[in-house]
Amino acid sequence: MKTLRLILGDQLSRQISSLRDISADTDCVLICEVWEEARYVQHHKKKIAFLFSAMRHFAQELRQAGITVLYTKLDDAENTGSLQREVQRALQQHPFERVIVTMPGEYRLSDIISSWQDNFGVAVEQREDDRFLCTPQEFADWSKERKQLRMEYFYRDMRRRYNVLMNGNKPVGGKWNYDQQNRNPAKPDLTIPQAFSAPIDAITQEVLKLVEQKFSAHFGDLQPFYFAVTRDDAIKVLHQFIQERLVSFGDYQDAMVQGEPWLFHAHISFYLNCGLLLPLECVHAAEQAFYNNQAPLNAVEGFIRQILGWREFIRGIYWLKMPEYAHCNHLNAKAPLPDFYWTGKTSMNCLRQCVLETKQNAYAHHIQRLMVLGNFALLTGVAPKHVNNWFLSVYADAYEWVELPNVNGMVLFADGGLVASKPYAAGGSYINKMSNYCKECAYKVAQKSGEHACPFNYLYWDFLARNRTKLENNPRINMMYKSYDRMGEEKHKNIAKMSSRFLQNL
Ligand code: FAD
Ligand code: DLZ
Ligand code: SF4
Repeated sequence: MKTLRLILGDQLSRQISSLRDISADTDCVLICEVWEEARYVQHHKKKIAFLFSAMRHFAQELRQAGITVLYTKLDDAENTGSLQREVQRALQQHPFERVIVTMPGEYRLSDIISSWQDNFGVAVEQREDDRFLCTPQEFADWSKERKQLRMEYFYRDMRRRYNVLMNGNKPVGGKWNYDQQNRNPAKPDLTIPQAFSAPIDAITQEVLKLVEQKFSAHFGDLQPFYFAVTRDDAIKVLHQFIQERLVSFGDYQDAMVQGEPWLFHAHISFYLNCGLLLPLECVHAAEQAFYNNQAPLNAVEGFIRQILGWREFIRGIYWLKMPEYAHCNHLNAKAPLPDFYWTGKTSMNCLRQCVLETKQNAYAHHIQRLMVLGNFALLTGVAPKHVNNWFLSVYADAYEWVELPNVNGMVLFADGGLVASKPYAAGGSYINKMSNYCKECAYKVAQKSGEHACPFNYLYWDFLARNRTKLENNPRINMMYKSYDRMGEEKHKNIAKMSSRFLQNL
């Protein structure tokens, strides 16, 4: 049956379910660069360039394998501007009898695709995205049996299911989780391996020109461009991580160092999320490194937990709770997003560094996102919709399925505790412990009051006070209310005054 197989920008894998039974004789693959996807949020320039270049390289790879590809470039004269209209155009131009597409990563698109069969009058098959290791149905079944959904228990089941780091039915080393050995601040004399930099070929060159011309108003630095845009190069990134960084991944997972955006992280989320890498190959590569004595268990287990545990758990939550999840706002946060998230213009050094690195790289590591950029938005009560818009725009690995539960669940506690058992709120001392940002800050991290006091210090207590009715019965946080109460009324007034003055000046 002559079939049109639609490949979205984050489905660039030969293993994807929509290509599984492709016939080179009868079928065509459709890949399209469209304004609607490129602009539904103001994506970082590097993210657009990365995806367009990876899409063009993937089309080239398919053609080399003898597959016919209908490829719409953004500036093609006939480009209709949306995925829906591009599919319609292909159906008008060629006698396809059906359309096959793998389930998209965002609810909004899944909703649109569900209407195509009726709208276009051809059979439309949406297939499971089996790049993931737990289907939405399996996650829903798992969640039904539980009062509370905790990543740790989900992760243990995934370890058993995929037989990863297992000794029969026991975890290797006797423990499921080695986080107690992780989370060290960086030592001053640490040698950090150089991050991967991919070569720029003619395809990427053309895309960079296009993005410079068409998206000049978008946030972010386009140059220098160093992302891998082919599977071969993405595999090199993975191997470089396994060889050079994994050994210290656990130790410095939560560390932040000024001027060192990449540290010992893997930098593979861009590739995993668009299909250039597959999760199980990353998990197996790390597991093998442990058995080869290349990396210790705390590092390997910690890394595997991120992919087999957190990544799948987060996706499970997304599909379980959408579409309502996009609108949750448990703490009733209403503030606008401060302008410095786009400009980096703030005298708070931690925030300035994290925003400027995000602008440069379309990347920040987990603790920068959670404990600096996210923490500030949480403490100051920025409305979830603004925080989500920012996180979805600025990171090259951001798609709603993964961005939204991280923001609404992990950062903002907007889901009331579905993802995180308590808000990840912290004062300046946490940032000072895990980074060297405070040394170069206009504020003094040790000061709790006065003009030069670190704003995180009073904003933290103000956040707790403002949200008392919703948080004080949380057993993981109620001790902090006891500390707050012990401070006495005078201090409470001062905290409220400093916070309100700070927020007014934002
Ligand atoms: P590493 O630290 O090396 O971890 C390895 C891999 O584990 C990552 O590549 C990623 O695939 C996976 N992983 C780790 N933590 C998470 C997590 N919490 N959720 C899902 N996967 C995880 N990740 C995204 O891929 N896209 C996003 O849009 C995104 N938005 C985030 C927003 C906020 C507010 C926070 C706190 C986290 C967000 N994350 C997101 C999770 C995490 O920060 C990134 O996956 C990670 O920083 C990517 O860098 P890395 O590849 O070097 O990861
Ligand atoms: C993010 C993105 C961008 C910037 N551009 C395109 C595009 O032009 N064509 C396309 O097929 N996909 C693009 N994407 C990725 C989609 O937005 C992604 O498939 C959905 O968000 C579902 O995850
Ligand atoms: Fe950030 Fe406060 Fe440290 Fe400045 S003193 S870098 S604002 S934590």
